[in-house]
Amino acid sequence: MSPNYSLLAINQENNTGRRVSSISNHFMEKQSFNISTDLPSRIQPVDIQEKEERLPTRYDEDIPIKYIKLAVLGDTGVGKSAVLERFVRNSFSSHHERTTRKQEYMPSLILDNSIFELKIVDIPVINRFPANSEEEWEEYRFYGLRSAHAYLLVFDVSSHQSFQFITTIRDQISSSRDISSIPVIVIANKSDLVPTLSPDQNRTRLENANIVKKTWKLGYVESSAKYNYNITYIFRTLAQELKNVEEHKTGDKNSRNQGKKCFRCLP
Ligand SMILES: Nc1nc2c(ncn2[C@@H]2O[C@H](COP(=O)(O)OP(=O)(O)OP(=O)(O)O)[C@@H](O)[C@H]2O)c(=O)[nH]1
Ligand SMILES: [Mg+2]
Repeated sequence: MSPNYSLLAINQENNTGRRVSSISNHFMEKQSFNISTDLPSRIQPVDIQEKEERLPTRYDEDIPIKYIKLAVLGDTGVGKSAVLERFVRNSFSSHHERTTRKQEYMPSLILDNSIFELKIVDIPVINRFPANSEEEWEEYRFYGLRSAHAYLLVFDVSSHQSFQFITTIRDQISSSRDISSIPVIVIANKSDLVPTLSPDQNRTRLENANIVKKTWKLGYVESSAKYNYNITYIFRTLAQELKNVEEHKTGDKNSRNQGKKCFRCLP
């Protein structure tokens, strides 16, 4: 049986939580995911009980940590906060409480021999992606929208209107930033509602998926925060895209992606 490697460390709740900076802390988290089974040999699974009694030590100093700012965008009620809560805390609430101020999550991702420390911002709905820094300063100060290294665009699989919302946001991002070099993943959330869709709605769902994959050439994941379906897959896809961009930038000759056509990599 493959070992369970914890992929995330939760660390912030209204600035009162602890900030985890060591990889060994990842293994202290009770919640584990089977995402990467081929971690470098230096990273060994640690017995959780044993680890909790000792001070954490960092024995992976030579693995560089990349700090990534991730913005989560989408219409109200599509499940942005639910996806993050499910990923970070493995919890779900059926109550819709609108996000009215910026909330930050700081999980970490490990994929192969890469470590990404994420700072995820969950913010109140934005009506328009700021076209320049003046606009950002005036309307969305401190959200870090234009400086984000990656984006998750979330829509509700049962609402075409919410897909149109992210269509507009994607257009706005791509007209003011070089979207081809930024990982952007589209999340069709509430996939547990698919069986309740009418044939017309289902056709629209498949058409939307095709637009994302073939026209926009972006990652597309159907997920359910409610049933924890594909939630970790979203972040695995993100980590892979971040790695692709990184490897392309540094021209890593040993990369598994070397020689492969990568539509999301830097030119
Ligand atoms: N059926 C189902 N409901 C979901 C799912 N994810 C979220 N919800 C529900 O959708 C509602 C809105 O979820 P939120 O996570 O608050 O949505 P949000 O996008 O953060 O909304 P705002 O903060 O207003 O922008 C809540 O009632 C959730 O319980 C899902 O995967 N399936
Ligand atoms: Mg929210």
